Amino acid sequence: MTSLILHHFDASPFSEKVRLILGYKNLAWQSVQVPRIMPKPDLMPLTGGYRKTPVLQIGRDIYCDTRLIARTIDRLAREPTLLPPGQAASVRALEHLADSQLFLAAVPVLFRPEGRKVLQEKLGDAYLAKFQADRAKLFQGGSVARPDEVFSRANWAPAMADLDAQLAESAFLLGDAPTLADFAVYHPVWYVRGNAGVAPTLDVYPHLLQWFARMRDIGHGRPTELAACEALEIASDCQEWQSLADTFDNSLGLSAGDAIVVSARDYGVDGVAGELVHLDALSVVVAREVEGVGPVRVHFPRVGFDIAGCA
Ligand SMILES: N[C@@H](CCC(=O)N[C@@H](CS)C(=O)NCC(=O)O)C(=O)O
Repeated sequence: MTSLILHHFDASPFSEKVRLILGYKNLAWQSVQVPRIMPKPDLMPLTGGYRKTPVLQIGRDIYCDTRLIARTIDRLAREPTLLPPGQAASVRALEHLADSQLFLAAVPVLFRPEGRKVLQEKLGDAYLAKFQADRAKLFQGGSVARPDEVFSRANWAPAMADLDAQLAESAFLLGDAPTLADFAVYHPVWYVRGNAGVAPTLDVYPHLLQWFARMRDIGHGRPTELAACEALEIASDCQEWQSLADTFDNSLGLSAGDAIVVSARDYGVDGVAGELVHLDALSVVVAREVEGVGPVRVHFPRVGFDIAGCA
């Protein structure tokens, strides 16, 4: 398999979802650290404007959003599966819960006084202020409001209680083995558990914590460090494309070669413009030319993204 390059930063919860999946599949991968806030001068040429973390690179193919990254890794390394037969919709529902509620609810938990104190000690006041200003911009123009403590109060504890109750009945969310649902739900819990100020708030959920330990022990597989400039070189040296699904979705009135702009709907909505290469039920692929690298293909999931240019 062509090498998997993950552009990520250590403290990123969505990156932790992917790192753990790479561990579950026992894969070797290359790790490129990206800045936690804008600008990201070595990554943006590859994505063409998409700024969220993480991004998976395989040669000249760039995969955005963990919903597609997870399914791509699962397609390339089939065992153990993340999507057992008959569970696709349940997995997607739990992944949606993690994306649209748990992650957003976790962020203000970290900014409660005990959590903020730890962040201040780790990052310093000046960087923390920059981080918050960057995240305020991240939420501009999207369909989702920047989460606040009211959102957290309404969503975090009720979800943790339900998860704890469900995990009292089985080792993993949907049975005896982890599925993509576990990796999706894990990362917001990891975010809160990783901050010593607010970590103890989870002590009241024993089953959740036992599951958390089982998930954590999966580890990150076999990463090796790679410099961002080396990742760009790998893209420009690459002679092949990743395979695409055979089916093309004609229902949007779009054809290969059409000029389109793809953007996330929730937050981080900067569009990526290019030529449509492929469209199916799960993904949309855009071709772009990158100075010094040549052509790249940027892949997005259909879920959560808008495709402008639709007839
Ligand atoms: N739906 C996206 C969400 C990714 C996301 O929100 N990641 C956070 C970091 S954990 C982010 O992009 N923050 C802003 C940034 O890194 O620039 C996914 O599944 O990949």
